[in-house]
Amino acid sequence: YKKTTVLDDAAIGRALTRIAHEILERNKGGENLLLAGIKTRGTPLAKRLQEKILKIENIEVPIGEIDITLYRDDLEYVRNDSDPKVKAAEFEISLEGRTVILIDDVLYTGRTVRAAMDAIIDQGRPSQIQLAVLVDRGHRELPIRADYVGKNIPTSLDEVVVVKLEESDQIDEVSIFDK
Ligand code: 3GP
Ligand code: 5GP
Ligand code: MG
Repeated sequence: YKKTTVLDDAAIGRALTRIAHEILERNKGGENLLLAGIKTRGTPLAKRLQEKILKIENIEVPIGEIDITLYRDDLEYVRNDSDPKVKAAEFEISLEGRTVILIDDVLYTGRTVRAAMDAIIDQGRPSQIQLAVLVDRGHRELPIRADYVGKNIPTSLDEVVVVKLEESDQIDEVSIFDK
């Protein structure tokens, strides 16, 4: 059952605006970037960051999509022993020498990000890989951290963070549920 809403539409919008500015500041502009969304909800987040960067700097940063097969596509989320696998990674341009910014909705164990980094490195040699997430819920199982975080939400293992986005869920909202 639902416990609390942690981010509403305005808060999500502000967090993404801040992250867009942070990305541009850290990378001294948007010239050499590629925004790589991790499916499914990383994809609309990448698109939104692209739009914000276009507004701020008038640069259209290319976007790509990485499809990682997770365990189960529902909230039950039974842990199993297999690591997430890369299904597809599509980039319209070469990654060679680029700064690739991985974008996901929730960062948890870090295993999805590790798989995504494998997919990227398989396709070329980016000059850097950075990570942006809307929510960091903690409980990392690998030495991975995000460079840009919308909100840190300390969770227990019995909770799930539900991310809803207009593009797929008709509302922008992040909330915490008890499993
Ligand atoms: P998303 O990437 O489109 O948001 O993991 C597959 C989907 O299940 C994800 O879709 C994610 O939102 C949702 N999900 C909700 N809670 C969990 C969870 O605790 N673990 C995982 N792996 N996914 C969860
Ligand atoms: P990780 O591989 O870091 O354990 O999990 C990251 C991926 O699993 C993200 O793509 C994210 O969608 C999903 N995920 C893990 N935990 C949660 C959660 O509590 N809520 C949501 N919405 N997604 C989660
Ligand atoms: Mg995700």
